[in-house]
Amino acid sequence: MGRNPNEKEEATKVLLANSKQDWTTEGKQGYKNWYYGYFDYKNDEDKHYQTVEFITLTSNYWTGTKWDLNQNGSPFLEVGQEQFIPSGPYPGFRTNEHWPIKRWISPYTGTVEINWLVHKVVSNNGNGFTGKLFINGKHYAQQQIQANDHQGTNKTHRINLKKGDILDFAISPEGSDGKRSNHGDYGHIYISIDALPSTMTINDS
Ligand SMILES: [Ca+2]
Ligand SMILES: [Ca+2]
Repeated sequence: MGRNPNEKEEATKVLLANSKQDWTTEGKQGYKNWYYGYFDYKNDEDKHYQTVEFITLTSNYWTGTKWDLNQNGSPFLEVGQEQFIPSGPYPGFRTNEHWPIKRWISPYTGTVEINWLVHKVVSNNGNGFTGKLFINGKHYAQQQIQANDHQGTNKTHRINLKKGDILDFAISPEGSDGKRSNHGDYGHIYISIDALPSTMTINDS
């Protein structure tokens, strides 16, 4: 068998997490190290997200296929397998602001590669939104999505993690015009996390 001479230059990746594949079909928090919740921005005093301000979505908000904070109207916050809705103010109708969050708690210590992609779906209405990655509550990266961006751009980060580190992928309704409104801003998010072990053990037994 021939070997690709470039093979050993790229670390072998081992999949740790994939937000779509790992999705809970039963609304189970903690399944495959994922938790689903939101941040109540409007009622937050300092307007800075901290890990303790993650509000876990309880089973009464589980519809059978996704979490929905209010099935009859505002707040419009939803967290699903791919889809999400950040709930933002809309003049004359509502003033609330809730950020959907997918939280992953690392079971792994070592170097990882994070790939994540956020984009709009359904309509070109609204002003877009902003995907934010917080690591242990520290703002690490973000991507702002235009109202008509149905593709998005994958972002990649290579970082060292410790077991128990908290990765929060949050969506703020903040759009490309700087306003925090939400009107037709529905999106999809995809997250995958791979371990990059520096050495691979070959089991030859
Ligand atoms: Ca805060
Ligand atoms: Ca928006």
